[in-house]
Amino acid sequence: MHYHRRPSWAIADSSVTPEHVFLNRRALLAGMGMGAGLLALPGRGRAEAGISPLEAPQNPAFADAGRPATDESLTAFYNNYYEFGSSKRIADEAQKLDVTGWKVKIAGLVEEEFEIDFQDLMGRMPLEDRNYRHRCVEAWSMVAPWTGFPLSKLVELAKPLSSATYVKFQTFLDPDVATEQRATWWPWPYTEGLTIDEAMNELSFMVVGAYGKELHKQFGAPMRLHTPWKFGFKSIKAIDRIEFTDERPLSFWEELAENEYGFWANVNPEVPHPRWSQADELVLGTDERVPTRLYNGYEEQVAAMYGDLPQSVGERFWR
Ligand SMILES: Nc1nc2c(c(=O)[nH]1)N[C@H]1C(S)=C(S)[C@@H](COP(=O)(O)O)O[C@H]1N2
Ligand SMILES: [Mo]
Repeated sequence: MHYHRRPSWAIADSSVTPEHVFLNRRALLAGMGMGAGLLALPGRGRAEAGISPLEAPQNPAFADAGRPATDESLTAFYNNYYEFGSSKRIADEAQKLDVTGWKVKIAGLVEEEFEIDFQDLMGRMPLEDRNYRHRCVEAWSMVAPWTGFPLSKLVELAKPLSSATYVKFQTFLDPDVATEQRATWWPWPYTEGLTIDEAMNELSFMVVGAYGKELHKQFGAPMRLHTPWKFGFKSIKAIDRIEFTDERPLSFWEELAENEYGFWANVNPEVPHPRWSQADELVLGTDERVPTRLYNGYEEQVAAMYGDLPQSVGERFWR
């Protein structure tokens, strides 16, 4: 029997159901024997290395998230980033990703495809701070103090053709660095997608910093998406390719289990996950479960895009 000290905030592995538990026998077999590594908490010093301050004005419209920002000492060590492992404690492992000289490819239905240096892109985008509620499909939540820019600004820079109806995002692919990418049962690279309308919504945010600093590697440095009215898995990390298309992108989790992690993934307390309720959520850093709200409380900004249909996870299979 193993004993280890668990910080008070740590959520017992049994109290949330991980996104990956549907996995088939192949994955379960391969996952055996990795238990010991899960017990060690990451060394904080290493996970902090090379992080510089990043200052931007607060956007007053998103200053108050209704709850205080979740402490960095929690959020920086409780992550989902399957490229670096399927536990929550991947912070150390994620430090292996080298983001110097990072480039982002803009492709597909645009006036002209191009590749842009991340630093160059940052220089062209209007940075601001926003406090966003984040709701994982596993029924835990946090408030993240992000720095970033509206995705709509990047869409404008990309000059999509009028025929583009979706935006497809991809994470880097480098199995030498992200060892979990050697596992062939996952459909790497991690892929996500939005409709153009969703991408142009004021809430869609490209995150390049958190807690007044450059983004931690484990948060998805150098650049990740956050769509706070959708379940957390839509908020793809470490993006290096953005493609405009007229076909609905097949996202990573949808490809794995389309009835559990559908394309729309709008937060909806009334549509349970096939294996657990979505009616409430555990607020990271507290012992409290609070009621989950439609669109994670962002109804005012997004409801008009969906009409009468919130289109939550798996909904198109159950209708
Ligand atoms: N590339 C990539 N992006 C990802 C994930 C992932 O495994 N890989 N996990 C998603 C899930 S399930 C969640 S809840 C959030 C977690 O973000 P955080 O670790 O910054 O809290 O990232 C999302 N983006
Ligand atoms: Mo998640």
